[in-house]
Amino acid sequence: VLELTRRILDGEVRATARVCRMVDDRVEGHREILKELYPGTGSAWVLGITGNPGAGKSTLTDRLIQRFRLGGTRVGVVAVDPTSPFTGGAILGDRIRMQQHFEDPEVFIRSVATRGALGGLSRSAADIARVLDAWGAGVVIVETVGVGQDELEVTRAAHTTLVVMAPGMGDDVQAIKAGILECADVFAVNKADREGVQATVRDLELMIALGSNLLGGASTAGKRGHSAAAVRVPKPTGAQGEPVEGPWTPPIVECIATRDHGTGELRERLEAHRAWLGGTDAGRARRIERQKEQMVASLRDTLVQEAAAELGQAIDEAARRVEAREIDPYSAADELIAQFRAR
Ligand SMILES: Nc1nc2c(ncn2[C@@H]2O[C@H](COP(=O)(O)OP(=O)(O)OP(=O)(O)O)[C@@H](O)[C@H]2O)c(=O)[nH]1
Ligand SMILES: [Mg+2]
Repeated sequence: VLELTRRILDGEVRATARVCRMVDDRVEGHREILKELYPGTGSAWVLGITGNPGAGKSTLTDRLIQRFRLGGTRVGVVAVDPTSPFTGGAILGDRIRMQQHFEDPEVFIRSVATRGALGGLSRSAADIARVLDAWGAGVVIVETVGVGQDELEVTRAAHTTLVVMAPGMGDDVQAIKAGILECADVFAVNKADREGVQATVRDLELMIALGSNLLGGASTAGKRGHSAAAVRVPKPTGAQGEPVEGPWTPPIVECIATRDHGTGELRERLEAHRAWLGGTDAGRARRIERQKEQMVASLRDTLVQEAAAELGQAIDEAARRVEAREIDPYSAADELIAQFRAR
């Protein structure tokens, strides 16, 4: 194990690929490796990219990789595809529009498929991001498909989350779950060469304004007036300068990924969020909050798995009894928990 760890920390691609596979397959002993690698992690910026299928996430990812590479940054990419649990990377490789980077030894692209287990996807993605961090990536981009619960979980492992939208794809604001606002740090409205961009931007602005009122997260919420429709989200400032204290308001960047338009500004906004995370009290509090969420999620997965393994048949039996109305579901759950605790 030590040998593999050393090779990854030395930046060896083959060892990194092997450990990524071990982590994704959850093979015996992978946690030991992760523990060993951990001290060598912490320098990568983990950038989550999510949004509806076809919005342009991969094209944008490709553009961002290009910009990071121009700056000499080593880049890791974790492509998460919950929709194809059986194909693994095969089909995915086709779908990722990053072919030009496959030849670059400073870019490591790895796909993750669901392994069925509850929370397995987000855990694997987070762990693989750590491996790539240890390998020496300055940025790890985690791209997910869709905006469902799984994807939101995945973004919790990211420092900065980019939500990609495109006009006229039915992913207008009404269709977006409330959860997205909680996880979005920057919005990209891609395909700005298409009809309806302004409408999508306006909808988003409204949602952000309403959301900061509803969530009560932004201390400035009260100052924004009563009529949400009249509220304009201020154009973000400080992209180059010092991070501004106080809550973060997600900026909206219009872009055309295929023509590389707006992607420079997009990168600046993302970097501004990174600066906010590291340079403000609110940002640091946010990081701790994220750590806690991950901790709770991991605890929940472990407990559920252990309980299911331990109780096994007892769960089936309880379900049968509840269905036959021999016992109420609350008492049945109490009994199961008592049995688990007593083991
Ligand atoms: N017109 C236009 N088309 C774009 C733009 N960006 C991406 N596309 C096209 O939209 C299609 C989907 O782009 P992808 O980058 O694969 O989108 P994705 O969000 O990664 O898709 P999934 O991974 O399948 O969820 C491709 O045919 C792109 O060429 C854009 O700015 N304008
Ligand atoms: Mg894609």
